Amino acid sequence: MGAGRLSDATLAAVPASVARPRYDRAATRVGIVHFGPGAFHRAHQAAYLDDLLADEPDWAICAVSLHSTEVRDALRPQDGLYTLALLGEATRLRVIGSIREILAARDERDAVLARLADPAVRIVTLTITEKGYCLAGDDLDFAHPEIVHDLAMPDAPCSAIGFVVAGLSARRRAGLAAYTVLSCDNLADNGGKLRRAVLQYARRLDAGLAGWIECEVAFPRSMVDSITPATDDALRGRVSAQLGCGDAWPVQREAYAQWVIEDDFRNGRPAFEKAGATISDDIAGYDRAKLRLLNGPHSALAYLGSLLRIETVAEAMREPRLAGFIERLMREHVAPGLAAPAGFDATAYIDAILERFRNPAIAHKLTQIAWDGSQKLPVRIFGTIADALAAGRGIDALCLPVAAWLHFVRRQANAGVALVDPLGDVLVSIATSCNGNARYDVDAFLKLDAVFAGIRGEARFVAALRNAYARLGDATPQSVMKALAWGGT
Ligand code: CS2
Repeated sequence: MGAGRLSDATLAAVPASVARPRYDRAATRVGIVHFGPGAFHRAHQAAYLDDLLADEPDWAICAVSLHSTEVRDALRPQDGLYTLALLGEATRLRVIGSIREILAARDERDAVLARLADPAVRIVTLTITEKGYCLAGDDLDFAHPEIVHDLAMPDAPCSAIGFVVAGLSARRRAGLAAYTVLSCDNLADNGGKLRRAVLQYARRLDAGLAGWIECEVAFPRSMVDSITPATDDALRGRVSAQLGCGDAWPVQREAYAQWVIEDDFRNGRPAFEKAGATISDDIAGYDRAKLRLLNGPHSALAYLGSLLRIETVAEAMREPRLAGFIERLMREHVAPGLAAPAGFDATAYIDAILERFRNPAIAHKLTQIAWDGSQKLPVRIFGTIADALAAGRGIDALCLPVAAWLHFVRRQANAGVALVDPLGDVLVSIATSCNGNARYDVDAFLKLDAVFAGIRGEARFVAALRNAYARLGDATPQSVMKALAWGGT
């Protein structure tokens, strides 16, 4: 760590070239509890709120990590300050000050519950990734170990759902107004899914509480977007050198960011729109377009690119056959029939995404995007496949990324490389039973209810997936290139 460390005390010494909070941090108050202060939250929502605190000081953030203490241990000595690197032709640094408090639920549960019961807290936001919702399909997974735990010990929760409900229960008992619960995760209808899971959980505890939540609590939907590569030592080194002091956990993202929020807040909200967010009641259109036209192709790049032994998105986009497949996938197989927002220009949106993917300033690792495939693919690609089947359109190209995921899982399992996925163990056990025969292997994976229950009944999907899996052969770069030449067309 350089001379000293970024903190309120050293902020003034940071070079003028580094932007910093334009408000008195000591005059701000925590008004938002955020679950999941990973890189994306700190690069995206926390930056939007940092733009608002000068005019609206009551919306500072208490950031809560649910499972680890690393973010707390890294940022608490920095008074919650950290550096955001905006990547572009010239990287711009800005110190973000909107996180006023950082808690780790694992050993500060009571402090988290106290903050949730604080009347000054009027919004709870979440970036807990798809797996954090503990869903099985669209319903709460009552067999999920964290949900089992929380239903047995509702006053000592460990899941996001458990904390949200415990906080609401305390406010109800104290006669306080509820907070609004805003999901900021890559899920279609994120607010609707979260509301359903919260109510299903609350009904198991107390029908009266569930009824109160149903009437009093808003769960607005939102769509979030900014490509945010994981922090690495290279970034830490660049930031500390430019700051002249240490920053234990800077974050980085592309200059582009979008936040579309449904205006359904029962207990007040900051003027998100003043920081560039879009307030809209057509979140479904925005999140379908983003999940299907950006996240789906991202996952396709992750698995096909990994099988080609490619490291980053930008590098993958320099591989003509893969880049060509991705572009055709977007324009010819995802965009048709996409129910997008009124006035949406799919061509321009796709052009912009391809440009963002090609950004040479962004070293977005395919291995990072490949995480949690069991949670991501149903949200990102299966909906497009289902719509194409219903419309009688071809699905061979759409099934190639899904088949690539199966080969990716099999390759990781056979190489003994850890699979970052909440279903990692069961995926590995399936993969190690595979023998390379398309029908046998695909059918073994299709048995996985949590991933394929909603789509494996479609015979055309099963046939197309088996065919795509066979097209990828032994999943060597040579056979993947051959499959891309076929490309499902
Ligand atoms: C990526 C997303 O890691 C992934 O799965 O597809 O994090 C993507 O970078 C963001 O959704 C972009 O807004």
